[in-house]
Amino acid sequence: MAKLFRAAIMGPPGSGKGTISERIAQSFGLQYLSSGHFLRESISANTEAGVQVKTYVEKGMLVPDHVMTRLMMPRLEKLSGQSWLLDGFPRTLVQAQSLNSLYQLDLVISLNIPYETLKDRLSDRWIHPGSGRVYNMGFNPPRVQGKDDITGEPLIQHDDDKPEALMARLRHYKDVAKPVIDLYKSQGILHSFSGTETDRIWPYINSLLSTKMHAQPLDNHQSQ
Ligand code: G5P
Repeated sequence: MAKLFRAAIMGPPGSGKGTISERIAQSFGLQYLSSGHFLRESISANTEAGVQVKTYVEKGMLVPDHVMTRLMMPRLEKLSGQSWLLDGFPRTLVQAQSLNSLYQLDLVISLNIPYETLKDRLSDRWIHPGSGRVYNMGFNPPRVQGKDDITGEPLIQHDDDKPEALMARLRHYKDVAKPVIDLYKSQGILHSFSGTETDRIWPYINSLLSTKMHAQPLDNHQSQ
């Protein structure tokens, strides 16, 4: 039986983590867990965690580490026999250390995208709240303006994509990502990709994943 493969993708808001994660999940059959999606789901469902995190997400501030860890770990536990890809978690050194204490990552992808590109993308981004499907009015517009392709329901813009929240998110990212990036670099599992277009970065990530996943040694006891 093939060894489990565990990966994470990091990058500032709007860097294409979600878009690339979906491509990876589709091409390589990994389970895909997005911290932002779980947070928005909890907020929409008005759960206790949702109420707790709403203000942070709306303001583009990081949710406290203990709340994030409590949100993500049970979901990872449910995937104990499966390969997975994390999008947006870990975001801080404390989160990375909590994850490290339970799981050994095989690969971390870090996206470096220029600020101007990020700003343009996010101000053009629309979401279908029910499914989390993401559209960009230039890059991947919906077939009908303002409507989800599958359900025809209205698209919305996140409060955290509006300019004030966006600036705060970009500033925060830089500060907190550095020690996380340094940690994964020191473990020899960090792979960075730079560019302004996801379609140009994707072939490199695709090729890296093909090599790494096929290079995974065979293992007949699956451990966490
Ligand atoms: P999220 O949901 O993790 P962010 O802020 O990290 O959110 P976001 O905004 O979801 O990241 P992304 O996933 O990196 O962006 O990028 P994306 O959605 O794929 O692409 C962005 C847009 O650009 C889309 O419209 C896409 O279609 C378009 N696009 C992609 N590629 C191209 C291209 O090549 N060209 C063009 N023109 N367009 C393109 O986190 C949300 C909040 O939750 C909290 C925080 O408050 C955070 O702000 N949070 C956490 N807090 C603490 N710890 C954690 N671990 C947390 N995780 C989430």
